Amino acid sequence: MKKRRSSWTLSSVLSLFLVLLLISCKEKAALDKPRPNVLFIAMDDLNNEYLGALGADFVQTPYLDDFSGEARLFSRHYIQVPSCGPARAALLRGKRPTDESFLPNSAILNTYEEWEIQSLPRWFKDHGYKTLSLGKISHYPGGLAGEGWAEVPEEMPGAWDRAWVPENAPWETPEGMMHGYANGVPRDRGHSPAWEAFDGPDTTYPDGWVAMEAVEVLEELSQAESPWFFCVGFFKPHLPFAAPKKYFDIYDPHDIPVPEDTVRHPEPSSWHPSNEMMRNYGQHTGHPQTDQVYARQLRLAYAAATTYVDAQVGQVLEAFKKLGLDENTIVIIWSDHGFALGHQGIWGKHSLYEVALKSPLIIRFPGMGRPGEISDAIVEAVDVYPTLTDLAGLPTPGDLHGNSLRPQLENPGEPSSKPAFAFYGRGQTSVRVDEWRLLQHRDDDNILGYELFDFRNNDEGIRMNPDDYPAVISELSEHFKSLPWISR
Ligand SMILES: [Ca+2]
Repeated sequence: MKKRRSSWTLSSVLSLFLVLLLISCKEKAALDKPRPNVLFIAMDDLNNEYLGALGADFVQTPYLDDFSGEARLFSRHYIQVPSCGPARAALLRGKRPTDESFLPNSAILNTYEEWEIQSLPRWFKDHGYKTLSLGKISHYPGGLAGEGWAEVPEEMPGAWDRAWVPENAPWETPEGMMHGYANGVPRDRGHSPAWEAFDGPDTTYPDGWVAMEAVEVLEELSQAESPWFFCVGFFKPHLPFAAPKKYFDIYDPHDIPVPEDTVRHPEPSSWHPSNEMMRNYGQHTGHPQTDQVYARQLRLAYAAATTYVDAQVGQVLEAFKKLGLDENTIVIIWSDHGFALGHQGIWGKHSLYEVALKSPLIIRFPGMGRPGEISDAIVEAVDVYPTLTDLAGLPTPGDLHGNSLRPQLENPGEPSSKPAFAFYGRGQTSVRVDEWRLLQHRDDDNILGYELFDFRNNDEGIRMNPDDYPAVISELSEHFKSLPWISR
């Protein structure tokens, strides 16, 4: 009896030992498995109207289309502020604007101290990632907030292991690169042209340099032992609509459509005076352009700049794949907002209309299901942060405003989890739900008016008279109550 018991005990100890050994091996394997890397590619001012993968038949974006075919493309992704600096601030902070200081281009520079410990790159850095920012990721190229190279403050100190712009490029300042003309020429505000086609290689303009440098960095990162978070920020198709001539040559102006609104509303909207073109570019100074031929040419130049940036993104993605990095890397391709090219009579991005707020968002992660299917869910740029922490297996800060997009990444039919909000200036706010967009205009004390757009039978939205839809206005304006600094 005693012997039997002893033998039973011995075998049970051995079994327990084996089980523990197996668990330990499994845990060790899980620990050894490297966390996924992140490759984040930003484009500047690209609207959805010009993305081939979303049906644009007059624009060529072959690389973005191919990538969309193996990823999840979001057809209704909305940014929070239609301007470079604050749009990027919302994404990097994971929050919609919470007061006026988050609305101007200086948003990051002026508020960063408040949220630095959980900025998106800092969060990844504090969880063991090497963080790199090349080109334009925060508002200023290289994260350097100033006109010159030296002695300028960083926008996000401590967030990046390295933030920079290509050092050998011929533009003398980060600012000069941001609005760069061919071969090192900076913009002369109010005089330079709105578009330029120089006959030269891709490195005639800054994005060619960014792509070249990004490929070199990927080669280094393919040997890295720790996980990395690499952000590559391109400058196009942002004004000036400049690209090597070969990208203009593929287009015929007769194939470029011009919105009806360009003719119907020759003046900028009174609600949203959009002076980006008129203030900065020679052909526009002091007089809104109403010439159809010129409008077509400008839209063609935007197409050329788009195809140019598409080719630069393509170079990065091709190198990335060739290095085998796609096996353990989350890839996000994003534009910071859209851009109106005559829509609503506006040439520029500074409005709360659909074309300025909607922009490309394309995500792929290793092993994702149903690649190539489009999600029509309404999602926001603030969703990117929690999506990345979720996919990378990191904790997520508890007070972010967005939701992880994992449900839509796993099932493209998954509906929206919330409305999308947007802000411009102190008194202009907008909410987008499945079938409607409402704009609210107010001063400190009063609601001045509403604009309402109906998307029930039209993807572009049809302007309706708010007085005819009191129940819709009442229901949608309720959403603004969750934004206390707006509705006070
Ligand atoms: Ca932008």
